[in-house]
Amino acid sequence: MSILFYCEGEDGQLLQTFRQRLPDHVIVDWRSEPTVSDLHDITAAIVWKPPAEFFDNSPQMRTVYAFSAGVDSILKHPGLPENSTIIRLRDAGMAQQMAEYALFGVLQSQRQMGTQRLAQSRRQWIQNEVRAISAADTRVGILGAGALGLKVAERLALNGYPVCCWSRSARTVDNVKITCVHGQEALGGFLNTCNVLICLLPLTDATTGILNARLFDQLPLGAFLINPGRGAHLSEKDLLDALASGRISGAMLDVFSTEPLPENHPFWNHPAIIITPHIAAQSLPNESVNQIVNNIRTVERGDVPDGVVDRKRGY
Ligand code: NDP
Ligand code: OXD
Repeated sequence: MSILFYCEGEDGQLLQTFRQRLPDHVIVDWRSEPTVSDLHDITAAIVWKPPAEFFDNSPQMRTVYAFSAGVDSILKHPGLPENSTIIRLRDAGMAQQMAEYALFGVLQSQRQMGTQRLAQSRRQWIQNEVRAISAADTRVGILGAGALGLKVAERLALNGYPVCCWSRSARTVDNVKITCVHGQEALGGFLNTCNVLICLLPLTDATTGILNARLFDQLPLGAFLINPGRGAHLSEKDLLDALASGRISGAMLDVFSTEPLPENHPFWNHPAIIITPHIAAQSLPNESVNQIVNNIRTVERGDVPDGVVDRKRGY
């Protein structure tokens, strides 16, 4: 089988590892400018952010292995073959990192670190203005109860936070400290309880722009927002307005509508926003390669691999 390879930003090491792990396959490096005849027999691809022309001239492409958990950009790729199967990474070392990221954000909010950093920058001693808020009184809501959302929930529950997850379909979790709700009708009641809201949804037609003024208005006054989902989940203007009015007290954002975040963007200097550069959770090379190699072997045996994307649903 011939596999076409392109992962943005990789230095050649990953390609070499795939070639070592799949010696019975021809792995064609897209950057080596393969000819039309090299591309003709390609039946699969391994990709992260492939260029616009990537799928041109590979009429037999059937399976696309995404080197990512989110598949929104690949599903929007103009050249993606219509009937191809997309297989994504599930966890691949990301869930633990995401749990750490979320915990850091929740602590920022609960321990009021934003206020204290601001006071420090003004050389102000604000001991009498910082009030103790217990973990038990810091209710965390997670939009999304998937591979990442559930691991985040477990980590936060271990730290004493009451956690509730919201998903599309019903979920049951074997942990008394985590509750799960689902569906549009449960969203309002869920939001009413969240002192901290974490977005771990995939970006789909149904979730684009979900973090907007209408949603913020349903949160308790002064709630804190953590968005490591996708930039297009968030209405940036609505967040700035909600911060100005105090409806939202602060935000920690890892993903943005435009990445890299433009230099003149108002988020950069906002005192209540913490920015990280899309690093909340990075796929670990060994775990990701193992997962993709196992899935390639599974597909070749004619079995069902892990992480098949439902293209209609969008994740
Ligand atoms: P999963 O597909 O495992 O989980 C997605 C969850 O979202 C599921 O619980 C699903 O519900 C729920 N969901 C989807 N659509 C809706 C909807 N319309 N209404 C309510 N719930 C919905 O994804 P992962 O946990 O692996 O990843 C989540 C996202 O995290 C990725 O898509 C990506 O955008 C982002 N990500 C960000 C990274 C970063 O570094 N910033 C790194 C990795 C991922 P159900 O259970 O019913 O299917
Ligand atoms: C992913 C990501 O989806 O890094 O894997 O955002």
